[in-house]
Amino acid sequence: MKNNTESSALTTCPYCGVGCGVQARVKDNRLIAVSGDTSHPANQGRLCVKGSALHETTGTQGRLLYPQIQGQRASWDSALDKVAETFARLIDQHGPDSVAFYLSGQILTEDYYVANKLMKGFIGSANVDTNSRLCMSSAVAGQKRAFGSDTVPACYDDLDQADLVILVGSNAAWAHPILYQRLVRAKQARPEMQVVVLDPRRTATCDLADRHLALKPGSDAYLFNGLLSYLAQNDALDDTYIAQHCEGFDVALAQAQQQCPDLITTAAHCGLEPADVQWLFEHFARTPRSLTFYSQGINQSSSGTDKANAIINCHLATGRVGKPGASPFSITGQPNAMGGREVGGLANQLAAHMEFDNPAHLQTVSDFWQAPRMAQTPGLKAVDLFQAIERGDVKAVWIIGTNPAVSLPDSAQVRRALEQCELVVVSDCIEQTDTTVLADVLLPATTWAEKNGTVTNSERRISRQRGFLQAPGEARHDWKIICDVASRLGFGDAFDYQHPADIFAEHARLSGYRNQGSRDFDISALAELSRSQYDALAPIQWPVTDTCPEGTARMFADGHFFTPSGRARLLPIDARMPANPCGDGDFVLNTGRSRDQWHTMTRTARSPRLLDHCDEPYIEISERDAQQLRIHSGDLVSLSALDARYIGRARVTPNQQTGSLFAPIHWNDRYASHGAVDALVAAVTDPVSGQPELKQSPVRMQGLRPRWQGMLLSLDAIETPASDYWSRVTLEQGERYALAGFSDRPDWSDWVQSWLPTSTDLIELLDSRANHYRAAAFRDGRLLWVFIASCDAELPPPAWLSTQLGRSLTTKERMQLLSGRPSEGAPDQGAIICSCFQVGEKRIRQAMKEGANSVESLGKALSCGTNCGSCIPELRALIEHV
Ligand SMILES: Nc1nc2c(c(=O)[nH]1)N[C@H]1C(S)=C(S)[C@@H](COP(=O)(O)OP(=O)(O)OC[C@H]3O[C@@H](n4cnc5c(=O)[nH]c(N)nc54)[C@H](O)[C@@H]3O)O[C@H]1N2
Ligand SMILES: Nc1nc2c(c(=O)[nH]1)N[C@H]1C(S)=C(S)[C@@H](COP(=O)(O)OP(=O)(O)OC[C@H]3O[C@@H](n4cnc5c(=O)[nH]c(N)nc54)[C@H](O)[C@@H]3O)O[C@H]1N2
Ligand code: SF4
Ligand SMILES: [Mo]
Repeated sequence: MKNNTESSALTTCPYCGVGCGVQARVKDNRLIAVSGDTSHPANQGRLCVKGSALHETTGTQGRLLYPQIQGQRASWDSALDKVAETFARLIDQHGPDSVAFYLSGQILTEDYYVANKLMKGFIGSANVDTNSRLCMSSAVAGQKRAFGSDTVPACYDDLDQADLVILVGSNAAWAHPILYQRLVRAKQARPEMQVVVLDPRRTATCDLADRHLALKPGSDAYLFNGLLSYLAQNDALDDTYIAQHCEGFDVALAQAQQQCPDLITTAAHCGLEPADVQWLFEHFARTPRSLTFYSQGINQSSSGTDKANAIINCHLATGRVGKPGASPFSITGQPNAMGGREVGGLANQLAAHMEFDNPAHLQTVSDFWQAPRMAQTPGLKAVDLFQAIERGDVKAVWIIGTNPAVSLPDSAQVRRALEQCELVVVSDCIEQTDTTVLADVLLPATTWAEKNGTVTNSERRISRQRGFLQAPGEARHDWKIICDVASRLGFGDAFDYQHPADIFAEHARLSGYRNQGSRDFDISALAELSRSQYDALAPIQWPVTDTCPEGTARMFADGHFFTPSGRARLLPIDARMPANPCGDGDFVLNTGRSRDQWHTMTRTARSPRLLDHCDEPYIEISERDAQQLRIHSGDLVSLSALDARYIGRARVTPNQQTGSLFAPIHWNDRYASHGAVDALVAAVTDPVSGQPELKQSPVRMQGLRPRWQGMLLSLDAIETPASDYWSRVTLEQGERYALAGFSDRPDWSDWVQSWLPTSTDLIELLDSRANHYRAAAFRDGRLLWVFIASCDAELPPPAWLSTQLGRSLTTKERMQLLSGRPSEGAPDQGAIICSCFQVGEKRIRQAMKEGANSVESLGKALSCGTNCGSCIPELRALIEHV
């Protein structure tokens, strides 16, 4: 049959933990369009800007297509042999703890399950950790301490049903856009619903909020301790619930009262106005349907577990757990952060939510797997693991689906560790990342659109990711690669799966094995799915058992918990500030997400449209700090700490509090000379969870005065420019660099000709004082590259120039090209605000001058904000700040 007919497939978005259903339209083994799956309960047909651009990111360019050993192409057999033989030798000589896996909340449950089974049951070490350590581990530890299990009690419907929603350390408008938009609609329908944002900076999420409390960075636990005291003082506790379903209340309250006896003390700890604190506390006290939605502003802290418990304490003390519209709601970041926890992907967990410190659990897992060498004690957590690698205690590491050279704190240490590790194996779908360049063995993995399996979203909902494109080159599925290595290690029988459905069935059976209601994670009713039932599996929330075959929306409504006593625990919380305090002259560096990029950009930066929103590393700076250091928006600014430097463009903003800075986590050595922000972040961790403090790091800041700045657009991929600063974006055709030099300017003419693709067809313009230089090169009459540099003048906007690459130009057009602007028409749009319709800030401001004064009227005039809606908070901010 000819394969040129169009087909469609239902799958799940590979980005955030909302877990939206996606309908994919496929033709000729190409994804030609995506839309939201109207039948998926997580998104009901909607997609955010990243989801809507999925079809722009699946091309084969840049993909890792075949295995490599020491940078040389190798056969699968030799690469797998090399991995298995080295692992076997090291285990033999130095014991099982000399090897490790480092996994990711972005691989599928089936991939995760086999990796965990191999390491913990067959190799005999628990050295299998994951990037979820950087993301969810404090939330997990907090839930386990309080509920006796890692259970999220709430579901997305609660966003519609709550009367008070407190978003804590969450920029949902950018990080969980479809949930944010659901809240927007809920508030439109019921304007009396109150929304509060607790975040040191003003974010796009505050657009929705009735109040934004810009608390002191890191002070959240004081606020929730203060709330517990207030509830007790104001007769707002649920005494019956506490008496029947809780333990530890008295000690928890005594500790809270000691630290935060009253509103004034609490407000002082948090740097807030007492009236704002009072407003929040009063609302919480009188609103039974209160939902606390928390994310990385809580988890990524040296006291993140305590912060999670400070929040949960207030919900337990008011009996608001697992009831409609009333719960603590920890939001997961990655598409399968929850699934990873289900299979025991963290070094201190066993599969199916079982625990190392429970001998019966160890026995259960060991018996079920018929494990020859069951790990008996927890393994190394991410930060400790990479330190053990540097010390040489761990001698081989296999990294799957994550980019630790960028995303772990103290990234210079991580790179040192990988450089000297005896064997670094990396499975990735992209050839060049900051981690793959440090690998000894590279294994090409299939990725979204090619893989088949399940993921679990923030509301415990298991959904299918379905593959619909053929794998490019020699790429293989992660589960298959792991099973092939297992088989070479002599465990072929236990890893003889033919299809992800077989793995899922085993995982489901284990969840019910010797369970009988003793463990929260139970999907035993899915253990007998046939392959076609697995393929057709509709999204479903665990637990899924014979008694709840349709799944479970909320947990703990009956007040029964998984602790030995069946009661939930309140914990005494000794609130504390960030572990690394700022010295004189330091700023607190906060790090996080930008709207249109995903993590280390390996996929989202392939879409030029997604790069338009924000095309360079940046630093948000308060107006006062900027004034003091004479920094203006658009200046290059350097941050330094741990002997490392980050350079980005200043964004001077009233949204940032004095003394605090914000920088995005996305840039790395592939996209900028000094864009990897984790080089500045010390590896300080939470003592309970091991999660690093990624939100509050002391740094120095300095405005930079480049001697020259430049812009280079090239049709072909080129070598990294030899300039002090550079950053790169992908264009529809070719790439564009921003450049700057801090020492003497080069002889530009020599400089460009020394490293850019040579061309006999070169035009140049050098002004008399030699402060400006412009050049363009042609190949067969078509524009090959254009370079514009200046010591003191502003550079022209890049949008029009990008459209000229690859074109044949007339003499007149060649002259215009060197002016950087068209002679008429094609106005400069400014930064793109609406990625869906490519509407820039300048056009929006123009439409506002012409009378558009609301999001709706801008939408009518320019279409902006009318598709995915991700830009609406920014549109509103422009309207409010005219
Ligand atoms: N666009 C986009 N979306 C994503 C991702 C992405 O890469 N790009 N990644 C996904 C992943 S894996 C994750 S984990 C989630 C993360 O989702 P979020 O946690 O919502 O995102 P972040 O930007 O990391 O941080 C959230 C907020 O915490 C605030 N914060 C910092 N310090 C404090 C503090 O002391 N107290 C409080 N209350 N707040 C503080 C920051 O200012 C920031 O606005 O996003 C997911 N969604
Ligand atoms: N300072 C600071 N640091 C942070 C954070 C922060 O807020 N501040 N956030 C932290 C958090 S919450 C997270 S989740 C991490 C994220 O950080 P990472 O996990 O390091 O980031 P990604 O870019 O998502 O890395 C995923 C890698 O897997 C590859 N990949 C994609 N699909 C597949 C597949 O199917 N199989 C395989 N084998 N590979 C695949 C991608 O190409 C990419 O290289 O960053 C953490 N680091
Ligand atoms: S909200 Fe998250 S899951 Fe949904 S489309 Fe956007 S990135 Fe994908
Ligand atoms: Mo995350």
